Amino acid sequence: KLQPSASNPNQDYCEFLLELAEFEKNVSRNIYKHNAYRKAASVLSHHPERITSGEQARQLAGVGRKIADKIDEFLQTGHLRKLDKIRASDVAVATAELSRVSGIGPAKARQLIDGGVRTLEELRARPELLNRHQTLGLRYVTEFESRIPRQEVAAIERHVLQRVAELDGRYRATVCGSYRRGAESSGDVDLLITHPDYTSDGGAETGRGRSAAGSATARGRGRSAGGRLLGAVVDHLSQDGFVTDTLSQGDSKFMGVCRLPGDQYTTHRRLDIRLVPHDQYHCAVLYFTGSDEFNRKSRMSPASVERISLSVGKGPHGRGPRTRPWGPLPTLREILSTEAGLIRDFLVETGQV
Ligand code: DCP
Ligand code: MG
Ligand code: MN
Repeated sequence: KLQPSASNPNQDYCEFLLELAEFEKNVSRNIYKHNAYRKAASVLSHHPERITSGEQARQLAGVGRKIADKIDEFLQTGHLRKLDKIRASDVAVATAELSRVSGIGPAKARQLIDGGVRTLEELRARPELLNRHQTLGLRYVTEFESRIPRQEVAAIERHVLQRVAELDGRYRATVCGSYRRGAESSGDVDLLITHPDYTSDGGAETGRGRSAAGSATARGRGRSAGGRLLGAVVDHLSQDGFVTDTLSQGDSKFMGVCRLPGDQYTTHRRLDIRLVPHDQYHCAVLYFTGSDEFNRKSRMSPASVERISLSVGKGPHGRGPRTRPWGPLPTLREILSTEAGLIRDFLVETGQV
């Protein structure tokens, strides 16, 4: 039986051979190599004296040249490059697995792996290791991974715009993100809201003309004017059960979970709500419509108009095409022609010009 113990003078070899054996079985799925490593470990574990070279090990039945070389490498360097690589790729696999959970990034994944947690199943057994956001991320992991069809985002849009209008008709709300770019499906719903009582010059902080929605609410108490305006919307959207959970909430940003009432749409969806100052609303709409890549390129240089048109159909580094459900990047000129009218209407409507 393979039981390297303190009385086994070749225990260190047995340990790395068994680790290699596990890798061959579980990852490479090479049962011959698996058996070869186990056989060698077994033979070494029964050898009563310390083996001090690969050559010496080769004299034993079941130890071939490759394993002998590994014993030499281990004796000379204290570790095995093959095993270092395997361990590193194990960490990469576990990091990718754990990062499926909303709220778990590379640092948290690393911390969990160091604590012996490598799979979502193992994570479910250790709820004390997760904060609120991560706990909900784990609960909804498969639901959040499924794309939201455009038709469902449209239904969410109708629901939210109606609920917000009925709370306070002075709110303005737009669903941005991939949906506003015309994507056939979205990863989440990005709702942008504003209110005339909240402006960038701090007018809201004076409390002048505060709206009904801006008064203290369960979520809004002790918050800034912005926090109260956002809190009132979140409260209202929670009242009918549409907003089911909060991942995080600040004065200007809510990250949470929603599900439309009724039984047509049953999957829990990620919902982001951002409140922006009234006078910055249309710039914010542009920003939150993205894409993130478009935003990066827009900020590059005065020549960005040309660069964006040149890079249409190319990946982020100009290396070959990248699939984009919403088609090629628009040029700044194209963006301007569709946004300018909306911005002008907004300025006129709100008496800013
Ligand atoms: N954004 C950005 N830079 C980032 C992240 C986001 O400029 N690093 C902006 C542009 C995005 C918008 O915010 O379009 C919304 O972010 P999402 O992460 O929700 O991305 P999308 O809505 O574009 O795609 P998805 O369908 O995956 O949600
Ligand atoms: Mg989005
Ligand atoms: Mn988002």
